[in-house]
Amino acid sequence: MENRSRLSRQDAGLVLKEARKLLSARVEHPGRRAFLTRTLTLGGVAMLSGCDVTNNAGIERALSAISRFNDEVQARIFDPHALAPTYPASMITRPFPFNAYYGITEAPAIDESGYRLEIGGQAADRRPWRLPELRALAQTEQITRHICVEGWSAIGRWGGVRFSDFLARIGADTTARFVGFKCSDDYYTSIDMRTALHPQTLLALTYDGRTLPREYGFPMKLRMPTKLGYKNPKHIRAIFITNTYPGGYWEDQGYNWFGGS
Ligand SMILES: Nc1nc2c(c(=O)[nH]1)N[C@H]1C(S)=C(S)[C@@H](COP(=O)(O)O)O[C@H]1N2
Ligand SMILES: [Mo]
Repeated sequence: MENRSRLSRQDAGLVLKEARKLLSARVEHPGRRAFLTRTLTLGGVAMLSGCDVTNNAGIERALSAISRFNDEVQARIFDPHALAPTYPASMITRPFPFNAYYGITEAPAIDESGYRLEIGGQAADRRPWRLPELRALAQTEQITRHICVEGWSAIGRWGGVRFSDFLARIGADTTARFVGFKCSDDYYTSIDMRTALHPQTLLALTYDGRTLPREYGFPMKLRMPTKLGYKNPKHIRAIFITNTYPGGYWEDQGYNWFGGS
């Protein structure tokens, strides 16, 4: 019996749509946005990935190969010195939207007195941190746009410790490839070291001038205006430096890992 499923017209359309989405990488230029887009045919997808795209498993493999290719493209065009746009306070989105893989009432309530930020992996000083110690470090603030892949964006104001300062403080091995994050819900994600060291990457402790509220990630989130919303972990409980690919909650379900915005 012929068991090999043929690719339906609908599936083919889906592959092409995903491929275009995954292959479109955006770069920020001062004052304007440039879009690097490429169009692929189904044959191109098959060629690029070396995968048999005549069945669902093959399509899955092709899409993840394209996503990995896209990670490389994004890493190559990422400019560690280019700054994401900042905005005046009058443009802050009010109320700022909440998002998580659960509803707002389920956002974890973390007790400040018992809280310790754990440090792991390739760092010289892996002592845990209490919140007052983090607040005692030099603080900075920024008003930037958060872009969610679900189709919304919003401008918000975050304050906290420049992440590159924090990495220096813990003696992180900045030649390592990844920084991983574990959160107090079941969320986790990881970023490339160059984005970790970007001047606008912030270990955010405040939102709009007050302590980071529960729904926006108390006690802290990593705020990166150069990355999409799902790359910005809230309720961080552990940070680790590693050369072993740590993946992420959505990334392990097929979202692109680099996740640049
Ligand atoms: N811990 C944790 N962090 C998370 C998420 C989550 O579900 N849990 N969702 C991500 C997604 S998809 C988005 S868009 C932003 C939403 O952040 P906000 O609630 O501050 O708007 O958080 C990101 N970080
Ligand atoms: Mo998101």
